[in-house]
Amino acid sequence: MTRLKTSDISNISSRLETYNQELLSKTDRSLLGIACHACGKDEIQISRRIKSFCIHVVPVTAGQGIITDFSETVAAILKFLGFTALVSDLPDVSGVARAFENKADAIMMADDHRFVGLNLNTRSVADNSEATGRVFAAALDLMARGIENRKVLVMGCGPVGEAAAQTLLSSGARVGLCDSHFPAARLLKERLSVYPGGNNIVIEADINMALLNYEYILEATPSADTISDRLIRDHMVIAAPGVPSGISKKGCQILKDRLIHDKLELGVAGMAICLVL
Ligand code: 2YC
Repeated sequence: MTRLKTSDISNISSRLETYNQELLSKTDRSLLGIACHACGKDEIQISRRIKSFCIHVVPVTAGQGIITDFSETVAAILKFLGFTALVSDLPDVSGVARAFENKADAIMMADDHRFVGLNLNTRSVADNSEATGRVFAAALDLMARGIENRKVLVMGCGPVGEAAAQTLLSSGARVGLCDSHFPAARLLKERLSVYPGGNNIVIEADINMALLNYEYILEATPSADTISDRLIRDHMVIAAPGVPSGISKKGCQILKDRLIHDKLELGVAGMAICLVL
């Protein structure tokens, strides 16, 4: 799991409205709308519920410790979506206890291994990796104006790629899996074969060859520059949850409206909407 740096996230809070407009132009849906699409929830109903839904973001000092601006950025994303959200002034155990004592509806917190949302009433757990894969797959579905029967290349067969592949299969896509560690792709194919659409999976051993044969890409690797500029073609549409971005700055300029990438916004939105019943 790539650990974010403050420099990755420090401008997110001030750009949320701009980013929301970008999402609207690329998918016809807002940050909230994409998250609702990913969770299969009605946006109007959810909008009514989230105003009174209180989330405490609890900083965690364990392991490598606090990332400056991380909790504040998560809270800013939640407030932008319409939640009542605050950063606990107490970290760790004290912050968790304070959330329960203040009758918060949910907690969001991250150590070096997991970033989760916990619904304190239903006990449901929203995992950032799973939510990120699902919400970026939903964004690709919306950018494609329907991903059903389309071929999608999922690059990276870790937890994010797995959730994305599962979501894409359930949307009727035909999925190609690739990973720099071939057994990871093989094992994921086996795990997904039990799901609906599970027979619509192939493994792509040669990534450069695969990039010539797929228009729709979900880049979920923890590596930079996995899609070289020279392999970006005119009709390619890419959803890229991988951190750092697999597409270079020049590649982003080439793709323009055909690329969605962020380091926290869509994943946090997917987690939060998933927590609201
Ligand atoms: O500030 C804090 O509370 C820190 N304990 C937060 C550590 C987050 C570590 N994880 C990451 O940087 C990202 C997650 C946002 C998703 C994957 N890696």
